[in-house]
Amino acid sequence: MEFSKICVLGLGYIGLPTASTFATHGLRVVGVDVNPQVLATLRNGGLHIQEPGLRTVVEAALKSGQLTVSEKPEAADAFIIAVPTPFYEDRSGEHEGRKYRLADMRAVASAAEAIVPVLRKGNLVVLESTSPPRTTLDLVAPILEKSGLKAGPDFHLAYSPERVLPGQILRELIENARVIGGVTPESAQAGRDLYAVFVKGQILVTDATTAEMVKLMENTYRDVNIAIANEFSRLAERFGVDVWEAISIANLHPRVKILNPGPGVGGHCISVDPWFLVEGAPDLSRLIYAARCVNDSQPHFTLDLVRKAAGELKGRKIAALGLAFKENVDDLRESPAVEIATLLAQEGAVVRAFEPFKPGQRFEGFETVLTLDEALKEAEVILILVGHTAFRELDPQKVAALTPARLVVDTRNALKAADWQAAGFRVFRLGAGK
Ligand code: SAJ
Repeated sequence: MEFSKICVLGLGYIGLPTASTFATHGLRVVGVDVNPQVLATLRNGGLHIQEPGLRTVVEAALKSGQLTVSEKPEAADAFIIAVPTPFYEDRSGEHEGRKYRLADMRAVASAAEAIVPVLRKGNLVVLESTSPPRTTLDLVAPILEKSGLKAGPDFHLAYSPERVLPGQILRELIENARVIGGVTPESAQAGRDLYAVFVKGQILVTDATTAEMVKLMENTYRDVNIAIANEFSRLAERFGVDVWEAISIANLHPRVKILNPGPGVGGHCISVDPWFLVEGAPDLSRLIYAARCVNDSQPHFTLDLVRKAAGELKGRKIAALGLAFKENVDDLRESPAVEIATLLAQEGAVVRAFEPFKPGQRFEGFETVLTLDEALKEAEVILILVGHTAFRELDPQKVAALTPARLVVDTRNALKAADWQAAGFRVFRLGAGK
């Protein structure tokens, strides 16, 4: 199938890079978003998200005229749905006393509804949003069929998950292998033709539900593996073992690759997607559920660690370094760092947080400051919550001159403890057992 014009619905972390990359590879792209602020920012040459290299691609796409933005889709050869699939904050499911989260699919449903009036025979529609198994068949197809056209014979419908790593989106978008699952083999083939416009990695075709499951399995696999690392950190604390040393030795085994413990699992993918499997079959997903519970409670374990290191928290001045969900990104969604800063403040600590990738962001309960110096100047405890390169590269001698604090709690094993000790700091690392 040949494509000259496409619509990308949702201009977030995935939709905007995808739309821009198609545009810089010769397609005419209409980027659609329901948020007028996002459209206004893009029209004024701004960007509402930060991602390395994104500005250059978006500017090139807009300048060439190949990318335009709009509040609603228009007739095109293909439509890509890349809208958020969060979970409900106020609703949950329950199975044998285990409460689980429920996916909020309203954005996917309304994106599909928006396509109905402009859908034509022979079009391709691709869902990219991470979704519970069977969403393409059971939710998206029936909505699109309100057009009077049938998925398969009349228009192509496929699911293709995004698997790019925040921080490396633009490179991975092109280089990663990609899976396309069609409601028919012809739909999968049409999807393959579309992504072949820029994807250099392997493109695998399968059916839609397999493609949905692949995405959920990948992120769940990672979540469960981080959970075991986090549980090891708790056991190491109990047994007086340095988990980082133990992991580095265990990982010398050719078939062992333990991930890094940390303050918890955040972001909009790994901490969310396993719930989509639990929701689909709560009776069959006990391990996945247990892993979610370990990772979700890791901020509380971290709070206990800070208490163990610093003693009474009430009134203690804590410089919390980093609020992003992981290193070198500006994304604060589901961030364990934000949760820990909030928990500390609830315990009466005086938290001053500094996030170099989003310095202006405000939170209820704790203060954020615009510079590292401000965070440090009156601190008693320095708490490393994110392993940003800027923090890893801090010179402890220089930090010692900026702050009265002589205690560092490192939840990411980001600092060279010996250098900080040499500069007069007491260093507590998560999972280090001593
Ligand atoms: N984390 C740890 N220890 C680790 C690795 C990560 O505590 O050893 C934490 C991070 O600090 C972060 C969270 O887990 O809070 C998730 O970070 P991540 O780097 O593992 O993953 P994401 O959410 O940035 O991106 C994942 C990726 N999926 C996999 O690696 C299987 C990415 O390829 C997906 O495209 C993305 O989810 C997505 O969009 O689904």
